[in-house]
Amino acid sequence: MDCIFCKIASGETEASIIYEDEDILAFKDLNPQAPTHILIIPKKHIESLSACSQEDSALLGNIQTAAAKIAKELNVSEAFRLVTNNGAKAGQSVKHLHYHLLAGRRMMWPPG
Ligand code: DGP
Repeated sequence: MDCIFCKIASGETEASIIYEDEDILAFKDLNPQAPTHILIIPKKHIESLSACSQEDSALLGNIQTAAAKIAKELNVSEAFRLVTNNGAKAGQSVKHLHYHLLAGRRMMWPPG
């Protein structure tokens, strides 16, 4: 499988890693859309949130608590956005579940 985020998770491709545990990896986005822009991924390949099942519930919860921890470590706890683009029409370009942690500028609502 030719998945760029699997390659980052395995260490085959370099990334600026911010956080890692047994199941989760977080690294800087290559094309940042905010002063802080981190991607948080499960190490195991899951195509998108739609591809998750009940057995992924703990992993999904752990991603959120990891996001809060990362935000705290990066001193952006007060205001950040955590978002996943699910499907090409929603802006998903990499087919490996990932959450964008964005902070450091005013966020617009609704997102485009
Ligand atoms: P999305 O459009 O939601 O699928 O977001 C994919 C993000 O992944 C996009 O913001 C750019 C980032 N990205 C793509 N390829 C790489 C890469 O090789 N390294 C890193 N660090 N980020 C990448």
